[in-house]
Amino acid sequence: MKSAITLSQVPEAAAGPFVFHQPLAEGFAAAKKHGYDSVELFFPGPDFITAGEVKALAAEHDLGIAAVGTGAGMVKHGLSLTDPDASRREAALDFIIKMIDFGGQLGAPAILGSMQGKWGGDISREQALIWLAGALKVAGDAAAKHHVPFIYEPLNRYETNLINHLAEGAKYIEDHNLDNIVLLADLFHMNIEESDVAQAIIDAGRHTGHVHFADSNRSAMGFGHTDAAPIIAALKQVGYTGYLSAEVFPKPDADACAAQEIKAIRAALA
Ligand code: LER
Ligand code: MN
Repeated sequence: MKSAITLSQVPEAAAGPFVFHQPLAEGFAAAKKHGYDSVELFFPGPDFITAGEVKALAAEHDLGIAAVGTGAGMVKHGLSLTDPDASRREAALDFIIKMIDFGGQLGAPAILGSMQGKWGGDISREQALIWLAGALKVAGDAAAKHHVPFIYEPLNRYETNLINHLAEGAKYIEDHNLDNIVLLADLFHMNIEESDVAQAIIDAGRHTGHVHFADSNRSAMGFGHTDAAPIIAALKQVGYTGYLSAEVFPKPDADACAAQEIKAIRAALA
């Protein structure tokens, strides 16, 4: 397993669970200074910066790109894959495909979190899940062209009412033959929803493809009450070799957070 830390360039997400928010070159330098293997990028959109510029920063600091988020499509533009309006669903998928192509040039998968949306009003859960599966199929195929998966993230109940549990996500992937979709195990969401986080990872088996390594309170691991040891054991048991990524609040400040998180990742993997 490898370490990653989040760099955000989205002003609307200034209060979100991202560690470094300063200009990108400084964020890369900070990630390297703290000893991370890679960065996870949260950008306003696919045209924020060229893939070439990001590649140059990654090479300069000897950092990998773990993943790119798509959440700006929701926080900046209010786009979701389960919007009742077909033209808004289309715009959401278009945004996501462009982010997949951007990440793909960096060899990095894109993540679907908040842009999955919610069901309600005139839209049944069944209908929303059909739309979501259709979009995931298209996104998975687009990602496959770059030889990366597309990452789907079950969220806690306060952020979506579609899929809140990892095992539900695994079954959904299998039922819809979503071959190039992997699951994101965000330990903060799982702390809220799962009765046993480690067992949920075991139950989801080979489907976990990315991990947001957050403590129970969404601070750096070690600043809350999650026991990371059985979770790491579960990830090893299912053969997970991907990233443990610091999508956490920069508390008490970004540097102290980054230092605590890398310490926790190293201790967990020792
Ligand atoms: C994104 O990775 C996430 O975990 C969500 O809570 C953002 O809305
Ligand atoms: Mn997350």
